[in-house]
Amino acid sequence: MRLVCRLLFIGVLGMVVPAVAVGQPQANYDESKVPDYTLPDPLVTRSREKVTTAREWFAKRRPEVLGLFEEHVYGRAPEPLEGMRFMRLESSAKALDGKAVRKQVRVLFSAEESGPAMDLLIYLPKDAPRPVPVFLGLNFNGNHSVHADPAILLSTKWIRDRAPGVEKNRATEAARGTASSRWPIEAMLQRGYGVATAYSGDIDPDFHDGFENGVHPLFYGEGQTKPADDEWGTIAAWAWGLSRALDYFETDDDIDQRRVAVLGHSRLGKTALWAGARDPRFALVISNNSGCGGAALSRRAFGETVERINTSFPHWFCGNFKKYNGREGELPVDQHQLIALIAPRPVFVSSATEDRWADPRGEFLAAKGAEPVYRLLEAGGLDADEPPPPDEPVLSRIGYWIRTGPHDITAADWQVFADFADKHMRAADE
Ligand code: GTR
Repeated sequence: MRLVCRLLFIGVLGMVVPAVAVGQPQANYDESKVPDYTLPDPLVTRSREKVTTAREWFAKRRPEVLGLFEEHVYGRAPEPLEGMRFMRLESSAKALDGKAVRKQVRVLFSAEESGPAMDLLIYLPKDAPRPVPVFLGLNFNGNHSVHADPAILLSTKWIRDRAPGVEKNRATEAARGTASSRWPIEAMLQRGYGVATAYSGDIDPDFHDGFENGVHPLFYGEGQTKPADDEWGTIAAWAWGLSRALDYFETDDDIDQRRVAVLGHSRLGKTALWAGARDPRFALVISNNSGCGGAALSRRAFGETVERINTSFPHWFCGNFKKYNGREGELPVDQHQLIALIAPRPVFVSSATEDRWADPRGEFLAAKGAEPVYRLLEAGGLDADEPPPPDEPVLSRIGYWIRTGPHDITAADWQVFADFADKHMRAADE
């Protein structure tokens, strides 16, 4: 009996079934109850002009859509400060049993050495020709969690308590390598890619403190105490941090800054999409199980809704996004347009069969909905009209797959991402 209880308990903890918040309607998982909706046409401007050339897309519609996402969804982010600089913390040419070069670099967001700052952890395949293409993504619980390599600097920052090996919001030695199943670094090195990561909490800790910690205050104007309603929330800050990593790559001859794939899982998948949409220096973009506010269409209100996400995570999006709680149909954009902002660059949307909270069908439909922009730019499209069967990746320029299994990022996902990158990022240059 006790065992049964325990198993039930673990079973419940192991699933991503968010507790029902008081006053929140039950999430809809019934396809027949998805509301009727009309998506904004990605090629028609707010003044109802249809753009018909690549030039018009880049001159008119793309800046308009980007501006709408800034104003209504993620918030505007500032330019980096002049005083930003990079500090080499550690490096080794004999990391991971001699298979890798490891570098740890601090990105100081201002001239102040006391912070805020983000530590980059970079592994490059030892013998691959330079410069190497790299996968870049933020992590949830500190760089030390991605691999058991004892040389990784143990984060001293705030980390959520329920993360393994974390006590009183600080990492202990037991936290090393606890997220390694999500970071198959050796396998990627073997495929000729570098892997770079930073702790999202270095940029902004993932809890709502009214934007006192993290990078936001560095940019407050006179008398300002929090971002304005159209200024950056936490996801926009994380995405901004990814661009600062790219700023560093531009100074490192070992890294091919023209072949950087940005990726992320879940909230960090939303972040990767927004980073890739804003910053055209990212050559390829991967969203893993990003769901609401990521790859999933908001208007379907399937699984997690705009109201639900704004209530559970009031700090993720900009203040204006809350106006759309329960009113998704009034949003001037939907998430297919976020993917369209990445065009003509390759983008891959990865779902999971058990991840209904993230609305896999809505993720597929958003990827498909970006297609008119890719076609206009003669960049191909998504070679599927309906979601493919589980575990059958579609590797067209807009790529998609749905992995069998739960909300997670796995070694199998990474292998598919490497296949996609081989096709769209490697082959072109070699
Ligand atoms: C959930 C959240 C999702 C997703 C996920 C995650 O609680 O509702 O939007 O981002 O967290 O990041 O793991």
